[in-house]
Amino acid sequence: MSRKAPADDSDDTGMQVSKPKTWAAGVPGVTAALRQSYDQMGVGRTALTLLRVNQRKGFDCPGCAWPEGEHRHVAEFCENGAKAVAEEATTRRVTREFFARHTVAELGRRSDHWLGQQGRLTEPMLKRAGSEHYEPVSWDEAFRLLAAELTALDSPDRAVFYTSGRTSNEAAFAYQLFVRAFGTNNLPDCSNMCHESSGSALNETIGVGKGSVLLEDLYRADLIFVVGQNPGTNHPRMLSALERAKKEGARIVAVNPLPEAGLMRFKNPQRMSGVAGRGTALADRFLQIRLNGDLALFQALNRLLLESDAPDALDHEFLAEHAHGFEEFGEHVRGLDWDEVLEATGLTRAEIDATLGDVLAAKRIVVCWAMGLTQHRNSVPTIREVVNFLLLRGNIGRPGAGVCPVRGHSNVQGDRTMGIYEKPAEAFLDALAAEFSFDPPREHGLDTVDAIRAMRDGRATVFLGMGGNFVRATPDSAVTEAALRRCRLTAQVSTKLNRSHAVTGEQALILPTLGRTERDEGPSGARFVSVEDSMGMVHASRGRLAPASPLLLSEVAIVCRLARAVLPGSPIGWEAMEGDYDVIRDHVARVVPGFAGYNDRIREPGGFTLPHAPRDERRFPTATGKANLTVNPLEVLRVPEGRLLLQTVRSHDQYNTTIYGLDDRYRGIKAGRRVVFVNPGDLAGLGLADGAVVDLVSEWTDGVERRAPEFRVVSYPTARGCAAAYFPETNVLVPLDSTAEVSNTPTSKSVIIRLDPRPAG
Ligand SMILES: Nc1nc2c(c(=O)[nH]1)N[C@H]1C(S)=C(S)[C@@H](COP(=O)(O)OP(=O)(O)OC[C@H]3O[C@@H](n4cnc5c(=O)[nH]c(N)nc54)[C@H](O)[C@@H]3O)O[C@H]1N2
Ligand SMILES: Nc1nc2c(c(=O)[nH]1)N[C@H]1C(S)=C(S)[C@@H](COP(=O)(O)OP(=O)(O)OC[C@H]3O[C@@H](n4cnc5c(=O)[nH]c(N)nc54)[C@H](O)[C@@H]3O)O[C@H]1N2
Ligand SMILES: [Mo]
Repeated sequence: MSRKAPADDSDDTGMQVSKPKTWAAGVPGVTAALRQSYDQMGVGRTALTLLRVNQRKGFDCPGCAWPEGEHRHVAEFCENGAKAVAEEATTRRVTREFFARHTVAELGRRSDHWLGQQGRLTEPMLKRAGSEHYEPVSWDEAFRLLAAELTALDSPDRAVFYTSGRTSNEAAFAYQLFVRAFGTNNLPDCSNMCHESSGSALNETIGVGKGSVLLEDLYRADLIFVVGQNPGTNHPRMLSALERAKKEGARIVAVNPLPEAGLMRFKNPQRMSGVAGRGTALADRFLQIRLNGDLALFQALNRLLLESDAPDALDHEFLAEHAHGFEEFGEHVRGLDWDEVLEATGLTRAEIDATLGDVLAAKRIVVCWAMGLTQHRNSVPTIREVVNFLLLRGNIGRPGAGVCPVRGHSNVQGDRTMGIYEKPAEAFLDALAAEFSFDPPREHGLDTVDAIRAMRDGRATVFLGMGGNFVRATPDSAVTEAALRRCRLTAQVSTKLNRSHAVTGEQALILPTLGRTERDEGPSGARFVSVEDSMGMVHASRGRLAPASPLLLSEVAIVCRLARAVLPGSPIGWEAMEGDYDVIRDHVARVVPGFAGYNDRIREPGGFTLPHAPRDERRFPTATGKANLTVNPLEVLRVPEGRLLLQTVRSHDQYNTTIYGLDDRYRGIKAGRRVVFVNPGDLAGLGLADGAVVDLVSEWTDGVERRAPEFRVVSYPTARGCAAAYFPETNVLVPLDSTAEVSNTPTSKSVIIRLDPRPAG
């Protein structure tokens, strides 16, 4: 039970592969979580910390954005939530001696796992131009340096201000205010790589870029689609909600190229039957779709609905009263080519007809989705088609029905609500201008992909990251690394060491901050922050643990002190905001719709729900004033002979770029990450054996060959023609310019690759 960090393990020499599991969670889930927690925190701290996750007086789980629900068990945490907590509450520390021992270049050669396992950052560090090491620096000096570099720029648009999705509402609001007061909308965020496609499609079609269901809606639904999502690993608490929905009578249709264990069967660790029994079968129907086939699937269902002679196939009343564009939509969908549908989906006509049967039998339908729908070139049209599907039967704005994009990072939705967005709405900027008496910039800023281009081309030279791991989370690793190295200064506000601290500009700063689990001591006692979950519920989060180091500052404090250094004469009350987060919340209450009375309502047990016009009043604040049915041309993604379509996914033992461990239990992988999952039929066609070692080579229209070396082939029951491998190791294969239409999200789930066998030896 050592709490020391392990030795580096970037090579996968002891890897073992066994049969994938057919059920998720249950006892091994909990013991696996506790083992990692003891390793990181010791037994006493584990008990103390895990008992506070998602409790009314505790902190919000830094794992995923799935909502808490009204009945919180004392142990309302899941295996992967526990790992996220352990990762932050670890007792390991990265000290100034550590940085004296390791050069920056050496850190850059370590694995993501090793870097993360070194522990919590403890004091501000600076890498000076020309130096090979980070050295300690005072907070004041760090802010002076950032201010000097920022104010020396010939335009504020030469700076990039990234945000990951763990930042609290209070920090996010202060941060975007600072960035706009400085003079730019260059606020890319992790959402650009995540649910941007959902936001784009939903805004256009229903007028609100967020999901329209609450937990109660799942419990009331007759039919739930879980599309392009692996909740057993990435949203484990969702499994309890699906289990309950089933108990209340819902059917579940899972749409996925992979037979993910969590979609098939669930053993609830919070219940005796989950410990001993067979658990609950989850998916009633599993559609093993080809990657990128979802537009074709939903369009086919829509065509069948239009052609159905069932009397209530369409909700004519709803369509007449609330929908726009029915004629054009209908005309387009009736021309759908069945051969193309079968080719794109890899499904049979019988499977699609049977699914139509599920649909016609259901009065109330919810569609849930995550990255399997959002990270393709045609993601926005695909999600628009999902909306068409729901609108046809009036499944938006009534109980038990709606759209449910399941968000990733625990406050990614709240960060957007607070204005972390490179394309802010005019109304939001007007409200900021009125509240703070300044002229915010109106020109749209850079998103993540455009920010990389700007740094690559020398148009942006200062980078500040509010959390996250920009260099590793982004596509085209070689290009992105070179782009960051061209910067004058890269600065990261972080809890843990990661590769973005090792791939730096000429100068680099590490600004260590408090995590969710830690007490945030202010002038008048402990402060709390707030977050918004995937269903628009806003609630408080209070850390209890002693901070990892006395030198840490809260994110709010870092933003406010930086603002004072950069904007010395600023009339905005930065000091007051830093001293008392209620001051920030009072500003938010006047700027952001839905937050009136923020300070009172956030103190109510459980917090409050933000308004959502389509959900609450069947009002659709779109350009047409109605819910828009859209025309989405189907283009089948054809993969050349001998090539496969690769998706880059998460293992069970990682949180994005944070690698907790080297196992992917449900998929049968132990002690290794460089694996590529391929259908046995495709392996036979390619003349490759299970266990062969190959390079993954991505072929893109720019003619550049992108290569990820030495992956072990794993024969796996994925859909034909498709492959899967873990990110971030495979980000090198995703071309920067290969992005989704409209949302500009990198196409991390459809990369055309070939497998180059390595010479034996
Ligand atoms: N433990 C843990 N929890 C997490 C995270 C983590 O890394 N670890 N990350 C957080 C974040 S930021 C996010 S965004 C979410 C991500 O949550 P997920 O979206 O579940 O994450 P991925 O691993 O990307 O899995 C994508 C799923 O979609 C399927 N898929 C891929 N392409 C297609 C397709 O074309 N069609 C269909 N129908 N399915 C497809 C894949 O087989 C896989 O099951 O999880 C959040 N929660
Ligand atoms: N190929 C491929 N690429 C992808 C994806 C994919 O599926 N495939 N998924 C994309 C998605 S969905 C997302 S959301 C992005 C994720 O992109 P990011 O959000 O940028 O990456 P993370 O790995 O979540 O960031 C982890 C780091 O955040 C810091 N951190 C953790 N907690 C805190 C905190 O409370 N405060 C602060 N300031 N820092 C903290 C730690 O230093 C840690 O190392 O990656 C994207 N990249
Ligand atoms: Mo995400």
